[in-house]
Amino acid sequence: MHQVPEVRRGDRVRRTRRADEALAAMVAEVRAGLERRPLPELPCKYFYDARGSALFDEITRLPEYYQGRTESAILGAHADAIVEAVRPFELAELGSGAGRKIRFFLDAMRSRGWLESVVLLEINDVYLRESVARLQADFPEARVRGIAGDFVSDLPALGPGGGRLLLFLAGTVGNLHPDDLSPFLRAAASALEPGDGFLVGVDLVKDEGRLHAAYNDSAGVTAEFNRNILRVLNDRLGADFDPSDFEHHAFYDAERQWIEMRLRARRPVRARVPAAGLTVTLRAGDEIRTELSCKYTRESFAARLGGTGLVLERWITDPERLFASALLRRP
Ligand code: SAH
Ligand code: AVI
Repeated sequence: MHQVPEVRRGDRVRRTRRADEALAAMVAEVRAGLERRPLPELPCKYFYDARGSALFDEITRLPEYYQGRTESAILGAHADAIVEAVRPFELAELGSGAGRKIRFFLDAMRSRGWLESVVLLEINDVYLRESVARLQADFPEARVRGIAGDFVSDLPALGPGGGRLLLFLAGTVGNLHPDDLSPFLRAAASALEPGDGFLVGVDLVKDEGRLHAAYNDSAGVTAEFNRNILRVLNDRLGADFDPSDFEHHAFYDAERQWIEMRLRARRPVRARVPAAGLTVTLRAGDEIRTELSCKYTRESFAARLGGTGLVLERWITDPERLFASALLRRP
């Protein structure tokens, strides 16, 4: 077991909202999502409590889920060249999770004597605290800090850019609705100064069978990850969903070029969400959308860059063209 150095509360990790404000925001989002018709939905950021993040980690080790290892292979081969191109002294990462891939860049910056500071912005504050502590222990020459927040609304908490390389890995950009991508990129550009870099991991449009398998793994881990969102609602909002009332449903929508994950009621469901003053009633077969995972081509991704203040400088793919690392720059 990796020993996690102790970090005092509030030491290097800052919350963007007080706990009661975060809970009020969650209540409002969950209420709006569950009341949506014809298809109720839940924001996918609520997959990630301790159990959800551990399940995601397990997903990245599944044979069917190619994303994590494909991106790691790209970064292992290209992190040095990316660092040479951007010449950063600060590394920032959105949705940093277990905080492993960032090490390719930390090593590249350290070997050049450029590493001064690291900032992680992550919604799961437990993972964040652990990542900050580990990185601080392994890179004592850098100032490592964490921001517990939402990368959609809390980008200003990164503070002013300048000498910054911002990372957004794993294809998490695909979990934004395509209509939200350009506004998100515009907000990210505001956290950068001219010359700064933004490296975005993009999962690519590909053979439908391969995509279907990646979101319907034979071990059922993705199904557990999907149902975990209901456990999070039970824990945080006092809801009384029985996750076993729902089956995992994930399919590729070829027209929209996205994977959609849903939870389908196996039987009639009546669940209370007391914190939101809601009772959810579903008939057998009714569905709740829990995640979009959009797939892009170089063209469809580049088309979203117009007017954002960012330009596509490099598009690096693996030999099978499963995944791309897009290096965006603020010119
Ligand atoms: N970067 C890691 C983890 C990717 S999984 C990797 O490459 O493996 C996506 C991560 O983003 C999770 O750790 C999740 O907790 C975080 N996340 C999801 N939605 C978020 C949001 N809206 N704001 C901040 N973090 C978010
Ligand atoms: C974090 N994100 C990029 C993952 C994805 O593939 O969209 C989350 C995930 N959903 C199902 N499996 C993994």
